[in-house]
Amino acid sequence: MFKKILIANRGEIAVRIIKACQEMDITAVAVYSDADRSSLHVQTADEAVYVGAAPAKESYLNIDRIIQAGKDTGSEAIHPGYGFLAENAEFVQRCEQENIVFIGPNSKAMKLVGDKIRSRQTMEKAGIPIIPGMKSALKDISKYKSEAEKIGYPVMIKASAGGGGKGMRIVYKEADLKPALEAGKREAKAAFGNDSVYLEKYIEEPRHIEFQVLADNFGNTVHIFERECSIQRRHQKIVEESPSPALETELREKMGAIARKVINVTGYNNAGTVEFLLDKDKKFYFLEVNARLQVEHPVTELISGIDLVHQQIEIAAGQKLAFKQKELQQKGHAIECRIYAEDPTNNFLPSPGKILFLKEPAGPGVRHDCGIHSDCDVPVYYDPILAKLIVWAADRDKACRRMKKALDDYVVLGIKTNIGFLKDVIAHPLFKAGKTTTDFIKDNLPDWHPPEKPQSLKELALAVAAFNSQDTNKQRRGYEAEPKETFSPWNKLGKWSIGGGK
Ligand code: MV4
Repeated sequence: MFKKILIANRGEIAVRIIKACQEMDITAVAVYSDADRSSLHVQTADEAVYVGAAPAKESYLNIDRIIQAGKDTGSEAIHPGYGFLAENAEFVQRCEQENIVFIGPNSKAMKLVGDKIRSRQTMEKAGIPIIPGMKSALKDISKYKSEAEKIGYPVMIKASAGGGGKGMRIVYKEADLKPALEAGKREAKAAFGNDSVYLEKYIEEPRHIEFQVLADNFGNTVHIFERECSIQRRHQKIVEESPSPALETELREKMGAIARKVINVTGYNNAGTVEFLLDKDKKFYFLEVNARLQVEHPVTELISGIDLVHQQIEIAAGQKLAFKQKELQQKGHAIECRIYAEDPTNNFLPSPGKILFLKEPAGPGVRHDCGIHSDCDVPVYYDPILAKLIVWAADRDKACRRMKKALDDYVVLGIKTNIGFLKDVIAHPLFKAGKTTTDFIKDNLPDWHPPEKPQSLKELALAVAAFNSQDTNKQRRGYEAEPKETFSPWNKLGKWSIGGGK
């Protein structure tokens, strides 16, 4: 087993991975930029190396600096987390050349799954269901007209190098095809430096269902069931859960078997995710492979009892999978809410700044994967995810109730967050019924605004005074207890917040 691992990331995922290393008696090395000198991941790690200026390109995306930090600290392996260099095949190749183990797939498999057109071809050959459409990109825009006719409208334009919704366009009729292709190509060029696009049949109101897979370096693979990730806005997931309310045992087994096959035919190893779209008739189609540990991995951990980061490290160290598919079981129900520093009153734009106070929810079945602390700064430079709140309970209804309570108990003061929005997603009757599709937010909570006006200072002062005089303990005890400490309203923060909360 490794003695030392460098974690090439920041925020909640770096903290998550550092803790796994420490549990395994592995020294965890953090890296940090100018903006993260006092961040939680740096405080949590055993060692920390400065890697550059605040902009990600100069620090967390700087391959030379990260590799050098690995060498300088004698790290035997690098865990990339998600984002930054996690799916950068060039970085994986550099690690391979420098004899540092990359905790993730080999560079060849990563390249293959990163190319949508090539992976569509690979899947079709292997008999894996793909969305009807083109299997190669064409040079001449005029040739796409007949392709669209063959597929049948509506069609979707996708970037060959794509992912994440960039360059994607829905086209309902022929007259719109050419301008949409031109716009899609421009966007793909800007995002990926490659303007190659292709057409697929547009699947209406699908569910996004993904399967967690593990593959060791000896050809053994398992899937660890699915995650339902349909609740998202502008291609950013917000709420994820496992199991999916849409799958029965038979369909789950079919999709799981296909997910393992996808891993086999791509020569993939370590942890990965196979994404599917599920249409209204419950037909499923392969979408893409995510070659990384995902943000939403905790829901899988809670229903399976498997620590995915431990598994990743063991696989990377050359160990064989210690369990077989038939030994795996789903137990209970898990839901994750992503906590973002964003302003719901301003089009959900990032809302960085200083966190004055944080109260983390806790209790049975409540997990909080967190990258922040009271009095820390949320920099403008990176993804605005602050933390993830994950709950487990015996069934979906109990998990929803547990999530509601945990969100009520969650307090972040100083910056704006999406917590109020999340409460309304969880409380929505269609969510409660498990009727979640990728259009859920757009159709049901399109112009969400905080339900209450921000309170005035006077109202706040009155609220504090009211809390003070209504001390339930005092009432129960029936006498005035001596105050042990100076009164602090923070001790009483429960279902309460400044502005925006309910
Ligand atoms: C689609 C689709 C409908 N039909 N492809 C969005 C991200 C990219 N990885 C694939 N995506 C989609 N591809 C066809 N042929 C709908 C989506 C889609 C989506 C997929 C997963 C999760 C959220 C989504 C939100 C909007 C659209």
